[in-house]
Amino acid sequence: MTARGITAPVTGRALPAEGFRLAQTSGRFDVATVLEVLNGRLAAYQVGGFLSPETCERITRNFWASAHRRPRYGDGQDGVEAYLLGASHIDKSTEEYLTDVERTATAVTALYAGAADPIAGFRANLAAHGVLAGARAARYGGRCAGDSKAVCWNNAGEYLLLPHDDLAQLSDPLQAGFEIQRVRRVMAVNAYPRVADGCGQIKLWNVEPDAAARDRLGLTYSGFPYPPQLLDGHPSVVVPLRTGDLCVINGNLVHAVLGQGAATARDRLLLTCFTGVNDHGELLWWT
Ligand SMILES: O=C(O)CCC(=O)C(=O)O
Repeated sequence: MTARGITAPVTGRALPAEGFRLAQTSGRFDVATVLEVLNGRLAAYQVGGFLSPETCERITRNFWASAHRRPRYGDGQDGVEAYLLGASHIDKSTEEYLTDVERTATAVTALYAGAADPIAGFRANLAAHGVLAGARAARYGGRCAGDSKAVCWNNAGEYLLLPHDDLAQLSDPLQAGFEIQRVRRVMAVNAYPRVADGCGQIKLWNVEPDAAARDRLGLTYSGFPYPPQLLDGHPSVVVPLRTGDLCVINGNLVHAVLGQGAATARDRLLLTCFTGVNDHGELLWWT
């Protein structure tokens, strides 16, 4: 029995076995492989050494030196689930989110002072290949979504971030009319200026939860958290992340960030944005 008394496994669509895998290259990214993830045909793609050691060092230093880094309170060490720089749309009205984006924009720019912005660089490079109808921040009422955010998870235990999907949260009624609600697939664009050895790997399960599973678990508008024991029957894959990696992941699949046991992973830093394609073939991004 789970805390909610639900024992039924998480149900949903699975990728064919040949698609449920991790592709890996190093240096520059392969556009065709990114598109496989974006279109939901591949689970994840890891690019080693995407960030230079200097970029990693500089962004990590900027993050910890920033006066704009904020705790996000929750089930973490000392009641802090994560330290964040930048805006997150989760659990907010669109107006509140966009106000946060505007409030944090200067701090996000400063995060990349003296270094290249790997998330913006990735998007620009992808768009330059002409395979999409364009690429831009998602909009609402003439205002733009955030470019990226930086996150350091602060949970101890088996998971730094419990199993979840990135799609359900787009349907939050608080965000009615925000154009991210028309996106059907999410690709998370993640870059890692710092990953402590053996900590903070991403685990993906081969299931894109259906509405019934979310409904049973009361996760219709959040997709978070799926009880790990209800995922046991699904194949899984772990991404062996290292400092300097880029990793794009199929965010419709359930995924989690693994912890190391007792210690928290303050020695891990994520730069991220969500992306998806709209009805006009444009790549939208948000945070
Ligand atoms: O920290 C990570 O590597 C991924 C985080 C994630 O899955 C999320 O923020 O939705």
